[in-house]
Amino acid sequence: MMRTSLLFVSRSCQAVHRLQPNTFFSPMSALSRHQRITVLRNSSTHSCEADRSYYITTPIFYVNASPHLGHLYSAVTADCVHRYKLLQGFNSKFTTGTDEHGLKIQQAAEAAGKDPLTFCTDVSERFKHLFNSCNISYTDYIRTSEQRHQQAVKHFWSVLCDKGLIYKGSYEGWYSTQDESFLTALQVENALDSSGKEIKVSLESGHKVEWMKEENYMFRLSAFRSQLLDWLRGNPRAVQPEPFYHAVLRWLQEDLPDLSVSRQRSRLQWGIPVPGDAEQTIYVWLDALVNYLTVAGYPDKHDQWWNVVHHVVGKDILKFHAIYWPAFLLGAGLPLPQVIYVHSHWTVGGKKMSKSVGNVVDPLERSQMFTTDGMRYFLLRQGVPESDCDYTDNKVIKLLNAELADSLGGLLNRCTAPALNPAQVYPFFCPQSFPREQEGRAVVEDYNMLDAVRSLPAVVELHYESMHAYKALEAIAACVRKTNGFVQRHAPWKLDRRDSEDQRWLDTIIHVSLECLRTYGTLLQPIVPGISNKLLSRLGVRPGERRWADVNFLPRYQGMDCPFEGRALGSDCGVLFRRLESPNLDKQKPKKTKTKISK
Ligand code: ME8
Repeated sequence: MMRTSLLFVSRSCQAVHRLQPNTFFSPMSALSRHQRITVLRNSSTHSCEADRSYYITTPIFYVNASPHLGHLYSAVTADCVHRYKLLQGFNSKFTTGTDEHGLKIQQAAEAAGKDPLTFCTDVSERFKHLFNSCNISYTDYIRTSEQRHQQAVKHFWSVLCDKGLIYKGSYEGWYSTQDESFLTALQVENALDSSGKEIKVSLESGHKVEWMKEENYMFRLSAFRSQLLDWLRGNPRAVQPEPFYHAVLRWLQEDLPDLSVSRQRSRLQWGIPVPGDAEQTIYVWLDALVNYLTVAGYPDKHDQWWNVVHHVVGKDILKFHAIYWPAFLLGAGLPLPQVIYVHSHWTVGGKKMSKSVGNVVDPLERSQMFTTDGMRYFLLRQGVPESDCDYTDNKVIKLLNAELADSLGGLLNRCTAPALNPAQVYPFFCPQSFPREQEGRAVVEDYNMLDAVRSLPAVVELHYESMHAYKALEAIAACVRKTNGFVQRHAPWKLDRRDSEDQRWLDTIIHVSLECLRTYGTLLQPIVPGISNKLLSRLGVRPGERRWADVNFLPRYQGMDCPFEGRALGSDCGVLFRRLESPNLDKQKPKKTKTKISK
């Protein structure tokens, strides 16, 4: 099926098809040369058994407050890729969890009047509950307060120490407890606090910083600048999307002082003690970053996963992941991450959604209002990794009503309605009605639609691979519109069923439409697993027929058998996605409900 043909052109150029009657149309031809190379490179790894492991992580989240929509976005982004890799037959590991040590958490527990572990357990459970409710299919959930993690961190520290990369020094400089980050004089600015008092804040996050002077252990970060530059220059896709890669290169041109990697125990008790020095606690970022190794099985047997690790992070923590973390790994003699995928922020009223600003959107509440799949779809359809995105409920309602309820749900409803399909079977395709040459009843737009849907899996694959789900969804939504246009154009409900030719054409229209829907349902599984399951079940597609390799769109058009032809449809489980109501929106533009699947 994936045989590529340089002779493939769109259906509007009929001459080529006449000259090459047996040429399959090729999904690859819809892609640019660069895109084709990427897809081929990725598909070539599919055939190599040794390369079939994949490991993806989210940041581990601070437990100083409840999860918000931004946290869910990171988790959904990683979950989408994990599910996609599973569909492709990979053995995929996907981890998330909570970051529980450090001054910020110690202070939050104190303020709540709870002992730190009880406090952390409570909030960590809230993250877990959110992720479980939103179908985040993590394979491991790590908490940094766990024993397995403490052992991994201590081991990692000892390796760095043994290599002479950690020394005792005196740190003097700015520290932001909110960001758990050390800052140079150039990274802070003057500001006024709420009472009008002059304070210093981080230029990047705006969080308050304090001057600190302590005896600490220091890591020889400055020694790694050229190795980090070599790594990045040799791996231009190590940090994606590209603007973030360039940001890291720019940071590496700036001052790169050694990094303080411990705090005095007298100030910070809630953390892992430095091995061999009970007076010092390991810096929370070193502790937290090692979580990715802990889950991989470090220090005993981590190679299988560590060689294929991919990180998803927000842009706020890029420096920690693209500079500190690779430097620690280089120091410990471990491979560097394959890719660090960076995404931008959700804002509300133009300000980054964050606990400290107080403009957070509760993801659990919203997924109850708009459904879990609805929220997953919205976040991945609207979230653009390269730029911040402002959240409003109205945007959610408009998007989900248009694309899930009306467009996709409407298409399924029309094509499975007993009025058009009284036998409730996957109807037969008639090659004479829709011949490869344009001689039947199909028109140029129909052939164009077939080309678009045929190339869709390769397009979607490319975008899933580069963590641009929004582009994949844009392409799917465009195809759904084309299929709706196809049905509308040929109005199968107007055909005369007593006429055998009309009946064959009607069956063919429905067959083609169901093949489109089967393709969309299969490709959408990583984004909206519940809706996809409902859609595929309604079409009678069995669980073992939903892998990426099963898509094989419209085999009958190429003279091959279609396993679904003549098969009973699944039972009607009602609307695919119920239209969401908003008093404001409905007042502006009343709409009739289209998505009810007729009985
Ligand atoms: O930084 N929009 O934890 P954290 C999108 N524990 N994503 C957002 C977001 C927003 N408005 N706000 C947060 C930490 N995020 C450390 C990480 S990893 C070894 C340690 C997401 O609770 C985004 O992924 O502050 C961001 O990087 C992360 O949550 C920060 O979560």
